Amino acid sequence: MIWRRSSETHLALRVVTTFDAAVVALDAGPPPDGASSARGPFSALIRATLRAMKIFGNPGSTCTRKVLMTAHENGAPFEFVLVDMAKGEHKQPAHLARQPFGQVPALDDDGFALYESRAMARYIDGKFGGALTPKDAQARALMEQWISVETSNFSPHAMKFIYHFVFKREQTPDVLKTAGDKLDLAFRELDKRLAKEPFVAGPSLTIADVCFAPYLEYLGPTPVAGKITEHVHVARWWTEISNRPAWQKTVGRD
Ligand SMILES: N[C@@H](CCC(=O)N[C@@H](CS)C(=O)NCC(=O)O)C(=O)O
Repeated sequence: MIWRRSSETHLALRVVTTFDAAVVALDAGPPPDGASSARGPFSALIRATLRAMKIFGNPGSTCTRKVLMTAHENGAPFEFVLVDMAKGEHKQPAHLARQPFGQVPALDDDGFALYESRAMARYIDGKFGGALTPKDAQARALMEQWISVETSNFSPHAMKFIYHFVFKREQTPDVLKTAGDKLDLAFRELDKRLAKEPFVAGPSLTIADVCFAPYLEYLGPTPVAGKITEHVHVARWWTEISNRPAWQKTVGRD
């Protein structure tokens, strides 16, 4: 992965993971007969950089993290372009051209533009091997069901606690009470499901599990953490997801 700022003027802040492997592979091969220095290591880096899929986002954003984890799980080569939300870059014309609602993340894959984190996760998984999408129709339907549960019945309520306790955007006691009650139901249903299967759609990690991860991470320092630990199957599932190398990379703990 390459990092650069969305201003396009500060290049290549950090180079890590599978993108390195692509560049190393390019550089390792002998130049073709008669090739000039234009096939040297530096030009290989430039060529690979220009081709790489770009993910525009913010490393702290929950929606960006869904996309980053999907890319890491698939070993997808990509360039991460920082959209500095503290500077309001997500509301500037350059980013609005990519994401008309002024949100992160967004993606540009060699001219193919996409926004909406769950759509991006599905696209990346589909393009780079589909490791996170079950082939079986029923398992795939369950994955979709749990992505919808995350979208409608989990993350909106989790975000109330995350706003209040992590980002210090105060919520009223009534709002937190309602959100807590909704989360109780979601955790009960998750726990029932995870008592039967290792992951929400079945035996292996899917995009649905990935979509829950950013919220579970941020709930850590909130009172909702107790709800995670008291649901033993949810706790086991979260331990498993959060220890995956792809998640560790996503949150910068690798
Ligand atoms: N449905 C969108 C939601 C994106 C979203 O809410 N992103 C947040 C960061 S996690 C954001 O950009 N917030 C700034 C804003 O809404 O102004 C997606 O899944 O991509």
